[in-house]
Amino acid sequence: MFSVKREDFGKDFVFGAATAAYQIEGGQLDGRGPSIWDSFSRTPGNTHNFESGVQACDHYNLWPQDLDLIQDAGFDAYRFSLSWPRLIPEGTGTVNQKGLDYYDRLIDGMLERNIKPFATLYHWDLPSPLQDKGGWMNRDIASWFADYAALVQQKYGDRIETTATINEPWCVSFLSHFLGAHAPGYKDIRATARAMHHVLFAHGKAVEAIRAEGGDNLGIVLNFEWDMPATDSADDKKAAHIADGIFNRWFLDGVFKGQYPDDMLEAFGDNMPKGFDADMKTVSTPLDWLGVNYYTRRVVEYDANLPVFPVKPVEGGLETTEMGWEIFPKGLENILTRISDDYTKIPMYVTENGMAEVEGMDDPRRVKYYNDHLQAVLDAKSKGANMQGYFAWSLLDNYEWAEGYNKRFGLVHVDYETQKRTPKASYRAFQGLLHNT
Ligand code: IFM
Repeated sequence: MFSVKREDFGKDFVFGAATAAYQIEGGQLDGRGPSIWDSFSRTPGNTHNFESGVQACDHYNLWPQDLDLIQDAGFDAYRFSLSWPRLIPEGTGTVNQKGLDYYDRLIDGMLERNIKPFATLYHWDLPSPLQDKGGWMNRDIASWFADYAALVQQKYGDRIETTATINEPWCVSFLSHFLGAHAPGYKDIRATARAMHHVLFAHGKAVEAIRAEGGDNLGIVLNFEWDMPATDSADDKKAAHIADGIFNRWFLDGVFKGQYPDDMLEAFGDNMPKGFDADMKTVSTPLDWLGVNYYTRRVVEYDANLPVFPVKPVEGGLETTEMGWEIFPKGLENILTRISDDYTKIPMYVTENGMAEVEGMDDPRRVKYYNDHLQAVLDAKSKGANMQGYFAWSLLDNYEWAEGYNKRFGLVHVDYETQKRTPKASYRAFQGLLHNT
């Protein structure tokens, strides 16, 4: 059970659970087009055991029982993502009616259960035909994405509580175009520089398009890590500053200050798209809220042998999750107060937080992880951060991208053979928190 109490968070504070389309839906039928994760996961060496989201949790068919689980836990909201290739199989142009019908059923199912729909437009399943044209490296993605955003607003805007444009632009750009760990698997600095700008430009264009359709309550979901130097040396502090630049400052400065950090621009040099500065007003279009995803801290040292970004992650010595990520709740408090003090006072939601744990229904470490991070939210709130909600990642064990089904983040266990769902102790802990008001 948790030691934090619901009333500590305030009357209107939203509690929810989060998922993403490719990680749970399966249902690669009924006209859904191919995505970059289909081909990336079908390429040997990219994912654990060559696993893909082809079946995942079959949420496409089993969504009623999953919404029942959300309702029974007492959650106020469900953060889900829409699959662009399910709605527009080619990425642009013809719309797939069966895809539209699916999200109609899902959203109506939430409303029938008194669950607020928190929609995310892009959680990494880019339609493959758009990747064929360069994907996030192509500036035209801003208008492709804005058209898709407008469609979602037209069809569902009357029923959606909030819309987030992009989930974790760092992953869309740096992780997928510099580190090559996620689809489309590039390791190329020019591709990275372009993706890092176009992902935020597309976000801004989508916000403008949704507002033009009368939509409101719009945000973006950024992921943060708390970067710390391994020692007090000037070099290690510099490494932590650079790590912070790639992971945090690029996106915060872009979205809230309308300019990218000078040191990062210097690192990308002439790989940046020409004339990008003219887009910065769109990049920094005012938002209604900010989503903060937080999992861990990173301890780094300076390594002069690493060109461009001389940052080497080292072990920090804290307890780790099954992902090997250090458990550091204070980092969440630090990030929330930093954003509040240095960037913006708009409402903030923790849109993802949680841990991978070994398989099993009894997950006391996860219960403690959630409790300690919820306490960190309260600590940030007491220091002035405008906290409006918290979403656990994730409702279900699911497809953890390059890690396949090997890492389990769920409040609810999924037996992938039978698709049987079984609530874990952490699910019961949320139930205790949310029903005990
Ligand atoms: O599973 C992912 C999710 O898709 C995005 N944020 C981090 C989670 C855990 O790695």
